[in-house]
Amino acid sequence: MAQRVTAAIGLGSNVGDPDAVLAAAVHALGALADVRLLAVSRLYATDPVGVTDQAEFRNAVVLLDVPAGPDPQTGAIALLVALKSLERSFGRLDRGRWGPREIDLDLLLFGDDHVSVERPEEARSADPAKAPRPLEVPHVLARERLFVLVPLADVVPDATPPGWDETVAAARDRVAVIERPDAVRAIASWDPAGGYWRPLA
Ligand code: PH2
Ligand code: MG
Ligand code: MG
Repeated sequence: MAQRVTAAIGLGSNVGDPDAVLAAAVHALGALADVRLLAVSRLYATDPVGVTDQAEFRNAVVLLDVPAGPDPQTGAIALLVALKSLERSFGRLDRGRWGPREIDLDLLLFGDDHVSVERPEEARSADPAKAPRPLEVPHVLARERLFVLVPLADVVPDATPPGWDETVAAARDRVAVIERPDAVRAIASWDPAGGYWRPLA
């Protein structure tokens, strides 16, 4: 049997109908070729980070079972290309770093592998003003962002990602003290039968 890896994907949206966009994205990720949906975090309403003068975000994290590829670099790039293609199919426009977005699909973790590799052409921004950055996995900012750590801790609380000296849950608790405690608010959980978010009671 071909080797498999568990990848964690961060989902974000703050344009249009973000709840519906993230639900559609969960379906689209699970429908990728040779990919299986393993887990979906709760859905969070989150204060915008970086550029703060923009609409509230919705964020979530999914775990996917994906092909490992011949090596982690190749496997991670294949997944990244699929994520970028999904972003385009959801009508994402290039609006600059940290600005509003229809959908953002970030590769957070690729198994226990550390990956640092140049992005292929099809996985770069169409905006020539944006310098191409290498793909870094684990995602470099994941450790500092509560809107990533809280949903990630829903699905892999006890994982210690490569290069980290703490678990995901410990990182979440550390950053929660720094950011406003209500900056990330759980509003719904994934209902696999209905294939949509079920508001928390
Ligand atoms: N994404 C960003 C910048 N700021 N803020 C929140 N709350 N959620 C995001 O997904 C987000 C953000 C760039 O990717
Ligand atoms: Mg992002
Ligand atoms: Mg992104």
